[in-house]
Amino acid sequence: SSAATNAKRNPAFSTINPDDVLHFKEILGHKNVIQDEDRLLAANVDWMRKYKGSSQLLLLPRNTEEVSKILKYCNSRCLAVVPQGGNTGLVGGSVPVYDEVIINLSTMDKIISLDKVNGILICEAGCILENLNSFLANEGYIMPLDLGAKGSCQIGGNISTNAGGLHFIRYGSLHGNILGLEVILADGTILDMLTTLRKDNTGYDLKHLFIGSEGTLGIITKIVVLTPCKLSSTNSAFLACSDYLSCQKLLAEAKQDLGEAISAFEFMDCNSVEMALTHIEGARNPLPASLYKFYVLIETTGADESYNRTKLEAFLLRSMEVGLISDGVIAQDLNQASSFWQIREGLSEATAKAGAVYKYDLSLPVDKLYSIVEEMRARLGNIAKVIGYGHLGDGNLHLNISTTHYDEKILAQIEPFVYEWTAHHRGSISAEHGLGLMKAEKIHYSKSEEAVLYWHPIL
Ligand code: FAD
Ligand code: 2HG
Ligand code: ZN
Repeated sequence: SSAATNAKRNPAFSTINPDDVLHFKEILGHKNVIQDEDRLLAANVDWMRKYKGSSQLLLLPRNTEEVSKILKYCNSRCLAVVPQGGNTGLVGGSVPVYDEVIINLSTMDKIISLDKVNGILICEAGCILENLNSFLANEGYIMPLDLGAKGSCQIGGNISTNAGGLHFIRYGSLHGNILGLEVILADGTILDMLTTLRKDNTGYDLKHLFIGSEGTLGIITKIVVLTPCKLSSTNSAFLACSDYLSCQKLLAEAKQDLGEAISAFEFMDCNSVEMALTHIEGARNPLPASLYKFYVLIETTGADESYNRTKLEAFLLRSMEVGLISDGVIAQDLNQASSFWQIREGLSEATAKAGAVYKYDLSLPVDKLYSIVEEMRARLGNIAKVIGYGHLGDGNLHLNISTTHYDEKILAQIEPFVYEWTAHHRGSISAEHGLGLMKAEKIHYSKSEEAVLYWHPIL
C-alpha cells in the first residue's frame, strides 16, 4: 500500500485475473497490454518518485473506440483505473494508489487537423505539448500554454490538471482556449463535444467540467484548441529587485508600460536562484555581481521587433532610474534568452536533485504572497531550505521546501499550517497543479462545505 494515504483500498473493486488480461489483449492486441516489470515500475511511480502504486497492468489504447471498450469492460468487472498522460504531475494523481489499471494515452498522439485561417487545432489527447508547438510553429501558430514539462507532458494531462504555466498571463486559462473535447465516461460512453466554434450558447458547456477534473469524470481522448499566432519578436529580460515590494510595483508598472506585449512575468527569490545554480548543469547567474534578494524574468512578445525591443529597453531604463530594479539585462540572442529560462524552468528539477521536497502551489493575493515564504522559513529554521518562486503576474506562488529526506516531523511543522494560512487569506491550496492524492482530502481549505458536497460523491 502507499505511504501517501491513510485510506484503505476499497474492497468493492475487483483484482485483475488472467481472463481480464486475455480480454484486454483481444481489444488492444498483445503489444499494448503491458505486464513487463520494468515498464510497470516506471508507470507506477510519479515524477518526484514520491508516490508509488502497485499496478500489475498498463494499457496503451490506440484510439477512442479502444478506450471506450476498456472502460466499459473495467466498469462491468468493477476494476479501478487511473488515466495517465506524460506522468509529470506534481500531486500524485497520475499513478495508481493501489493496483488500479493504468491507462496511458501516449499511443494516441495524432494531429488530426489545423484550420489555418482561425488557428484551430484538433488532436488526440496523448500528443506531447512540445511536439504540438513544433508542428504549429511551422504553420505560424503556438500553443496557448507553455511549461517546463513540455517535453514530456501531454495535452490531455494539461487539460485534466487545467495547467497554467508560463504564458498564462498572456493567453489565460485553458477554460478559454479549449473549444471542444471528446471524453470517454466510466461506462464507456463516448461523449462528443468536439465543437470548433468560438461561440456556442446552446445550454450547459459540459466540457468545462472535464478541464481540471484530473481524470475523475472520464478520459479525454480528443481536443480542439484555439491557438494564438506565432509573433515574430520575443524578448526576455532578467531583472533584480532588492525587496518584495519592488517586485509588486514592477508588475504594476510592467502592466501599464508594456501592456499587451507581456507574455510572462515570473519571479524567484535568491534562494531559488541559488538552488538552480547549484543543481542545474551549466546554469549561471545572468546578473553575477552579487546575489540580489529577488529576480524577475519578464518576456514580451509582439509583431514588430524594433518597437518591442525599444519598449522593453525603455522600461528597463526607467525602472532602474526610479530604483525599482537594482540591475537588469535583456537577452541579446536566443541562446542568452534560453539561459535565463533554463534557471526558471529548471527549478522543479533542481529541487528534485537536492533531495526530498514538499511542494505547495498556492494562489494568494499578490501583496501577501511572499509572507508565507518568510513565515515558513522562520518556522523551520535550518532544518530545511525554503524557496519561493512562481507566476507573480497570476498571483501564483510555488513554495518549495527542500530537505535531505522525507520526515513526518518536518511535515507536521508545515501542514496544516500552510493550508490554514492560505485559507485565512482566502487563497487556493492548488493554483494550477490539481489536488491529486496529495490534496484530495484538503479541498475544504479552498471550497465551501456546499461546494464540496457536490464534489465529494465522485471521490
Ligand atoms: P499526468 O501527470 O500523466 O496526469 C495528471 C493528471 O491528469 C492525473 O490525475 C491523471 O490521471 C490525469 N490525466 C492525464 N491524462 C488524462 C486524460 N487523457 N484524460 C483524463 N485524465 C487524464 N503545471 C502547471 O500548471 N504549470 C507549470 O508551469 C508546470 N510546470 C511543470 C514543470 C515540471 C518540470 C514538471 C515535472 C511539472 C510541471 N507542472 C506544471 C505540473 C503539471 O501538472 C504537468 O506537467 C502537466 O499538466 C501534466 O500533464 P501530464 O500529461 O504529465 O499528466
Ligand atoms: C513551475 O511553475 C511549475 O515551474 C512547477 O508549476 C512548480 O515544482 C514546482 O513547485
Ligand atoms: Zn507553475
